[in-house]
Parts: sequence; structure tokens; C-alpha cells
Amino acid sequence: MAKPAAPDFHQLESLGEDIKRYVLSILGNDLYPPDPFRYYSGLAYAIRERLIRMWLATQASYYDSMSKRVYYLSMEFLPGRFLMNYITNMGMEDGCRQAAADLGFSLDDLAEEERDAGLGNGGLGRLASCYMDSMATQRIPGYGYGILYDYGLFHQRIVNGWQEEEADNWRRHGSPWVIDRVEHLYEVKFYGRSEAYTDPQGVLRYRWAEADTVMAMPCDILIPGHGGKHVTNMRLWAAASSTGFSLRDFNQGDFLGAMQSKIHSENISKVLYPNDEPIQGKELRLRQQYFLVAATLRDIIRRHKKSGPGFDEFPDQVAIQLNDTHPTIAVAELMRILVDEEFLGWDEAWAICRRTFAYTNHTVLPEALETWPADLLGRVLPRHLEIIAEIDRRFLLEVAAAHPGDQGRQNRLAIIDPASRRVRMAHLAIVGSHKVNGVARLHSDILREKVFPEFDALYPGKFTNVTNGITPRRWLLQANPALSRLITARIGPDWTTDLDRLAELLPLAEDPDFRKDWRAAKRENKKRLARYVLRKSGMGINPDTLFDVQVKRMHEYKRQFLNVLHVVTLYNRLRRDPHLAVPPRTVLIGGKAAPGYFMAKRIIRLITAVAETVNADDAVRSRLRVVFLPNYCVSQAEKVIPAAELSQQISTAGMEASGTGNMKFALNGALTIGTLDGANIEIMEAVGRENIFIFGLTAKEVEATRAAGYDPGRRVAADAELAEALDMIGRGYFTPSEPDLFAPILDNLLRHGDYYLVTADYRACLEAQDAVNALYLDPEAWTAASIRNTANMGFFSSDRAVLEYAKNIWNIEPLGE
Ligand code: C3B
Repeated sequence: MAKPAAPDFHQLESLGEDIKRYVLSILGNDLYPPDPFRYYSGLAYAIRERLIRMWLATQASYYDSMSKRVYYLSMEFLPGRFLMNYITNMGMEDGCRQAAADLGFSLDDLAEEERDAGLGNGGLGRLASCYMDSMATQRIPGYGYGILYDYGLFHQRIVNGWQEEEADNWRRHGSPWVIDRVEHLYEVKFYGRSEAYTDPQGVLRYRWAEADTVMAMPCDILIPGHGGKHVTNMRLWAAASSTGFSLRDFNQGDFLGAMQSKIHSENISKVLYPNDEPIQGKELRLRQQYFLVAATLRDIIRRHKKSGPGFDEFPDQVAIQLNDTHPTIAVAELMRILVDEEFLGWDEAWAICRRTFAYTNHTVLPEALETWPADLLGRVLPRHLEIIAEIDRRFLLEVAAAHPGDQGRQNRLAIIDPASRRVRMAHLAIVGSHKVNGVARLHSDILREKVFPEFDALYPGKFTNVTNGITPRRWLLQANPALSRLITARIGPDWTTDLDRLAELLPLAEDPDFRKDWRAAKRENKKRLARYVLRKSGMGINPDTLFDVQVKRMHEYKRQFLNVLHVVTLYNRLRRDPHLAVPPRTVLIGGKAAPGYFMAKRIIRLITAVAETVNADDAVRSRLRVVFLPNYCVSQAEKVIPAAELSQQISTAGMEASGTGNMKFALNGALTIGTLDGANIEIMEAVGRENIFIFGLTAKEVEATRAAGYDPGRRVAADAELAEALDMIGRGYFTPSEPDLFAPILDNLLRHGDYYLVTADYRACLEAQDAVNALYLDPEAWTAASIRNTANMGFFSSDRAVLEYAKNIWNIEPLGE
């Protein structure tokens, strides 16, 4: 019998009817008046249905192939909006545009109705989402595991120039993309005590007694790979109270008490912690981490048992990637399951753990290395603390054997710091994993040479590098239709899954017609951004100026302040010489500050103050504008990045682990002004030294400068422009009614040694900006450099990155077609 034709999962003909049916049946709404949010939702449900069918087919193929799978454990995912991503990856764009038009809408307007899923803080969460897209596209069998926070990263509003935070109740109007699997609840335990007992064979064993329980409900979000044939998912856990527990209280007549404990349990997945560094010592955060880990391991083990083999084959079937130290308690949890519940011997269990886990480090900031007070950990997870202590004891015997008599080394490497009695999660992750990777070459070198040299000596070959990547689907194909069309017209569509193909654009940098088209695409994007800024802030910006952009979390090491010093200096130069031969500029800065980060919030206020002054000054208005973009998020990035011409990546060298925004800008043809930090170095090597503006101290020079006792005062005294800019900020030039507002920023710089070396890099930064101005005044040369940036970014695809993980760390083969 002939094989039946493959079903057409996309079914475009019925799309319009499906949308209307969903508006009625799911939303329970009228079709009239035609409300865009209703039609967005109807379209979303229609897409979701098609996606689910393809997902079911993919999962069946996983089971058929019995392939090893990777589990990417992350406390954060930052997918942003889904609709256009699904439509682009499934190749349904034309059909959806038509269906929307038939219903009287533009697809782009419907897409604007969706709220971002902001379940992450910044780079780390967005990286996880790029990797989901690439795993699905490259057919690497695996899943993302995380938490379904009720409230994502706060919404930032600017009120009187200051950041204000608003709760991000992102699912208030429902979310068509989240599939609740109410039938698969797991119990997660907390508190109680560890109890020793003797089993019938007379063996001493341990169990977890008198624990509280919380239920974990899996919620799936589907992830279609490009081409739409392979659909995977991330599974996010939502906390629910365990009914048994509250029922008992209820039966005793304590209804409100029962509700209280219900609320207490459900708090676990209530809100994402809004810091881009770990929060030290918050019990709820530890409970969140364990909640993710416990529910995920239960799911992994259930699936493993279902597929047949025993535990000795576990690491051949399962790879677990720890996205930073946040899920590291998984090492102790897997040991607990194997030893206490599956009754494996310690050594056997430990060998399984080490072969299963791998750990990615994302930061070297000393304040960001996560530790938990042993007391707190022992109270919340009593058995885990015992297990960690045992792992530590055995590990330190290893250290002692390698370096007899070196007690100092043992203390430095110990998992539980003997002095502070804190559990060092990075040490647990390193000891419990077979591979540890940094996220850019420089970062991985620093990890090996500076942060963990004694671990590197103990475990040669364990430390490795996988330079981060970004998905070209979202960050070029979808976010930049103008440029994508142009590229595809010249080199065909294969670059979307094979980004090295962009190199075919290189010769076109010499072609004046192509350069003209390239400029036209950029101009279209700049106009689109100008409309957006006008809509959001009422401010007009001119698309015929140089768009100079810095968007990322606000942090001292990222040095938004250095950007401000450049703006103030440019302002001063323009006031002195209105005919200065520089291109007119629009400086756009955006980013959220952690709510408790005093200095970062002050810097936002400084930016808004400088913007108010500069934009109100008729003498420079047409030559310089400054905009603070409120509420930087993924969907905003999709509008900002394609419009940027200059990308600011100016962190103090040695401090930005990789950066991924830097890659998105360069891929979209922006030229980078940046330091030799993180992945900037590799970007420079790829695009060529002459197509990027590099300045400032190197990581080694930063270290030496600090070690020599850097004196910012001398530097400032020797640089009149720097002194002038600092003086204006310090004297209240930009905030006359509150002259002392920025004194804390200046104190940090001038009295506390300028740790981030802003004053040290100031002059070099200005010189690099002079070079930017000179090149921009030659549009043909600028455009050629822009094309060369895009053409050379193939390496930075997240497809390359996940394939490296699969080969060198996970030992997983991508599935065939
Ligand atoms: C970030 C780093 O700050 C970036 O340099 C890096 O590109 C990304 O991770 C992705 O690797 N990071 C973060 O966003 N949150 C942390 N807690 C630590 C690092």
C-alpha cells in the first residue's frame, strides 16, 4: 500500500475560520467590534493547534530513536513574544498576513498585542531561549526546564526621570502559548529532618521525614525549529499547594490557616528575582531553586524508567546542563535519589552524577559567586546538607592526596567554606560535573587562570569554552525583514540555518548598488524605530542622524557612565563650536536597574537629566539628542537593534563574561565601539580590526592598573575635558534644583578609586568616537564596513554553539531528517 501523504499541519486555507472560531469558543467573545487583542488571541490558538500536532510527531520520533537527550536547567528563560517567532519558523508568514488582512488587521499590529514572556533578567535567560531555538532547529533532542513565574521581570516606567518598577502580571489576560499539564503533578518536599534507619538487610539508610510538601505542575511551551518540522518544548513548573496538607487543616476547622499554607506554597513560583546577580541568602530563592531541580529530576527519572534501561546507563541517556550555579542543588538531589531511594552505593551514584552533569559559568564578578549559609540550607533541605558534607569530605581527601599537608588549599577548595560555613555552589558544580565551560574565550581563560586555577590543576581537561551564540531566526530573519529580504535576494535563504553562508556577502561590500540597498534597509529600520519612540515617549528623533545605542542591564561594570561622559563631552564641544565637523547623533540608552541597586538607579537618573538638558538646548538640538528608552525588553530589542548603527560594548575589560547583545548588533550591520572584553575580542577577530572601534585597557592591563593603586584624581587633573564633564555632573549643571544628586557617583569615582576604571578609559573612548565620526562622514566606507560586519558573523550563530555543546559536552548526535 502506498504511504499516505504527509499531513499538512499548516492548513492555511482554514486559518481565517479557525481564528474566528477560537475568538468565540475559547475567548467567549463576540467577533464585533473587531478588537485586535481578541483576534491576536484567536490567531495564537490557531497556530498553537498546528504546533501541537507537530510536537506530538516529534516526541514520537524521540521515543522511536531512543536517543540521548539533554536537559537544560535554567532559572531563567527570556523568550519575549512567541507569535511572530512561531509563524516565521513554521514558514506561515504569508498565509498569516493574508488571513489577518482578510479579517481587517495587519499581522504586525496583531503581533503587538502580545505581552513579552519576561521570565529572565538579561543575557543568561535570553541565551537559554536562543539555545532552545537552535536545539529545535538543529534537531538536538532535548528540553529546557525552568519555572513558570506568575510575575516576570518588572516593567520599568520612568517617572520624573527615575526608574519605577511595576509588577509584570504577564498572564493576566491568559497565555495561549502555555499548555498546563494538570495530570502530571509531582510532590516536592521541604524542611523536616533526615532520619537514619536500618533496612531489612541490616543496611544503614536515610530518609526524609516530617517534610512539608508542595505540588509542582508542569506547563509546556512549544518551541518549533526553523522549517517547522521539529518541535520541542520547554517545561516550566508552577507551584500548587498540596491538597492533602491544606485539607487536614481544613477538617480541623482552620480554613484560613489552610489557605495560608496554600498561599505559602504557591509563593514559590510567584515572582522572578529581579537581580542579574544572585541574591545572597534569601530562603524563598533557595526554595525556588530546589523546586525546579526536584520536579525536573523526577520527570527525567520517570522518562528514563519508562524507556527501560537501568541506572548504570543513565548518563548514556541523559545529559544535564546547569545554567550557572542556580540549579546546582541538582547534584545533591540526584545523589539523594540514587542513594536513598534507588539504593545504589555511594561510589556508583557519584560516578553517575559526574558523568551526567555539566556546568556553565556566566560571570566572574566576585559578588556574583553564589553561596548559601549551611544553616539555612540545612533547615530547608536537611538531607541535602548531609549529602553535600559527605561529597565535600570525600573530595577533600582527594585534594589532600594530591597535595599532602596543604591545608590552605583544602580550605580554598572546600565546598563548605570552613571559615564562613557557607556552601560554595560553584565548587559543588565543578566537583559534581564532567565539564565546566565559560561563555567566551577570554572568560574561559580567566576562569582557568584566575578564578579556579586550583580546580583546573586538579582536573586537567575539565574546563573548556563554548563561546555564546544568538539565533539568526529571531535576531535577523524576524527582527529585520528589510535586511533579510535583501540578503536572501542576493545569496538565497540558506543563511537562516547556516549562518556562515553570510560570508557570500563579502564581495558585495565593493558594489555601490548593493551598498545603496543596504543603506535603504537600515534607513527603513531607523524610521520604524523613530515611529516607535514617538509613540512611546512623544519624542521625535531624526532618522538622518547617527543612531548610537547602548541597551543592556544597568550595571557599573557595563559603564553606561562612560557613555554619558562621552555625551557630555560632545555636548560641550558642540556648544563651543556649533560648526564642529561631526555627524549629528542620536544617543539611545535603555536598560533596567535591579530595584535595590542604588548606583544603577542614580545613573538612569543622570541619563534622563542629561537628556532633558541637551534636548532642550536650541544651540545643539539638531546635532545631538539623547533618549532613554523605558522598559528595555526582548520585543523592544527587536526594534532597536536593527536600527542601530553604532553598538556600545564598553565594559571594563575582564568583567563582561561574553555579551550577546554585541553579537545581535553586529549581525544587523551596526559597527561596534567596544573594549577588549568578553566576546568583543572574537567579534573583532571575525569582522576585522578595521571594521570595529576598539579602545581601552585590556584585561591584563586592568589587573595591573588596579594592582599598582590607580589614582583617578591624577588622571582627571591631566584631562581638561574630563574634568569639565565631571564638574558639570557634580555641580548639578543637569539638575540645578538638586545640585548634589550625582555626588554619590562622583564619590565612587574620585574617592573610592574608580574600580571600573571609567576615568582610565575616558580619553581612549573619545578618540575611538573621533574615528567613528570620521568614518560616518564617509557613507560609502561606513556601509562597506557595515556589510563586512554582517558577512563575518556566521560563527556567532547559536546553532554553532549548541552543536559544540552537543559534541564536546553532551555527547549527543543531532537526529537525522
Ligand atoms: C550574563 C553575562 O553577564 C553576559 O556577559 C553573558 O553574555 C550572558 O550571561 C550569557 O552567557 N549573565 C547574566 O545575564 N546573569 C547572570 N547571573 C550571570 C551572567
